[in-house]
Amino acid sequence: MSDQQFETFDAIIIGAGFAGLYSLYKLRKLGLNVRVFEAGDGVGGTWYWNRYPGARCDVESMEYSYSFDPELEQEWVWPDKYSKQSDILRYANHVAERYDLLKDIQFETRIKSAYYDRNINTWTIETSGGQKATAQYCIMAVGNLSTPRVPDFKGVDSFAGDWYHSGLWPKEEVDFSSKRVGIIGTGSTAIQIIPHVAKQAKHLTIFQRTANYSLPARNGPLPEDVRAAHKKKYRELREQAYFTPFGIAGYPPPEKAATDATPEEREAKYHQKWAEGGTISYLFSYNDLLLSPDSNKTASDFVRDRIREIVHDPNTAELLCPNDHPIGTKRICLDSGYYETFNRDNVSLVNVRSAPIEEITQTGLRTTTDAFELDSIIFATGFDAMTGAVLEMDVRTSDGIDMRERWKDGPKTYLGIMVAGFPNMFVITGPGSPGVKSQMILSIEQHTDWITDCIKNMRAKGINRAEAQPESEAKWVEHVNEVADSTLYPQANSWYVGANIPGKPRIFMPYVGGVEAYKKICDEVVENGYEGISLSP
Ligand code: NA7
Repeated sequence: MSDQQFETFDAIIIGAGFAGLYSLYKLRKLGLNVRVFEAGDGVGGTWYWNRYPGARCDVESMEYSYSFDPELEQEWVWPDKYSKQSDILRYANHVAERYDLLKDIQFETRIKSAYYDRNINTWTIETSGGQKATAQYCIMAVGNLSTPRVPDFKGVDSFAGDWYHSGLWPKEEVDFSSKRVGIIGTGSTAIQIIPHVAKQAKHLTIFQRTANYSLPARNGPLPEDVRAAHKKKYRELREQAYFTPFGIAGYPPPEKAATDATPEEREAKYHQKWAEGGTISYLFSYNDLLLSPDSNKTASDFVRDRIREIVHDPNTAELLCPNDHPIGTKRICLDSGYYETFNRDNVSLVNVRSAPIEEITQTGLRTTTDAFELDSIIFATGFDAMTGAVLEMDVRTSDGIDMRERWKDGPKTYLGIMVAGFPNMFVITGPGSPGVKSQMILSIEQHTDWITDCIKNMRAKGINRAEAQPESEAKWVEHVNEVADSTLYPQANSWYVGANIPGKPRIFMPYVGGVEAYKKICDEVVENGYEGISLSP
């Protein structure tokens, strides 16, 4: 191997999404020589890959952005209340250019393996093209929803039409006009795609296994006065966001329980929230919606009633009513005209819970009871969430520790950031972190600041190795589970528990104790001299 193929850095970052970009920015500020490796040919991560029609963020634009540079947040103009994918990608590109990040990112490079050698305290990564690079620190900025998954349907390769996975959408616009389109899945992604494709396609058939709750986004252009008012208080709001459960300012946590309200009061409140739009607003109707089954039922029933009101055909409406999980225990979807779409003549809903898909055929697909002729199929079937991207790589150490083996019964981390046995490796918003249950960019910044402070501290004190202690990791995993078990979250078969991947261990992965509690714990770990982490020269 030539020297040119074997470059040496202080830190290697895997992924150039929002986490990778900010990590590069921060580590470079520490004076580290950093290289980012990214599989795509551009920055943006999730927002690079998920270009499907209708792709939008379900967190408001003024919140869903970096906070590290007040000038950036003042100058950038978000056109809509909830940003569309192309605007978020434009923002990611702007950030990459503005802070001169591109020169340290190697695109179109997928990492195949990462190997830590304890004797030389070095990580070596190998790309799928056989290129190797080494560094003392390895930052996994690989994303939580970055391993798209097409179920193991028989016959996918035999399909004569075009098929797409929502998370690997082509850059060119796809024209579905005059096509008979089938979409598999009714998660957040499908719920965004369906109204758009229905307007184009000759016919759209939606294959639904599980109905989901969706709330109206009430999206629209962001009025200038709203934008200006937010910008005026931006610093204060960013600070406030850290003292909230989801890392989003402007929604004071409710004080009242649903069971303490009269039915009339509840009905009025839910109507007001429905009219307002947004998921946090709705979940914050009462303080016990994710804790008490009875309270939750009042909020779930209200949405089911709205579905029955919107959808004209009673059988379709009933099929669209979620009945297997309490509202909020799976990610609530946010839509613009989803339920209304089922009133169109060119749209039909098929229950693939009662009659599952058996195979993809040359001309469409076949369930256990019917055959469907299709020109295009969209797989909106989700991701191997939270662990998929890490486990896709062969991550191991000279001590013989293998990540796939360590996580075979479910992921184990300390704070969602470090993994015992893997020194100097940091995961951004990994399992055990509140990441996916928060305003993601806020969590990314909080994790990255914590990681860079840790590295800064190490360098100042001549410490070369930081390693999570197995006991502290075990305690953190226990805590994550305890917190989840005190809520209704584990009741749903969601990607939070890996339920969408056959054979994946059923473990509740995100930390649902809230951003405020989590940040406090992270800060205390630092105050106590990086408690739970072995630091060695
Ligand atoms: P999700 O939320 O995991 O949804 C995937 C959908 O695909 C869901 O409706 C699944 O039904 C369905 N699915 C998966 N496998 C099958 C098979 N074999 N047959 C029929 N239907 C199937 O992914 P999304 O991309 O929508 O959203 C992911 C996150 O991105 C979202 O939470 C936001 O945070 C952004 P199931 O529910 O498993 O019965």
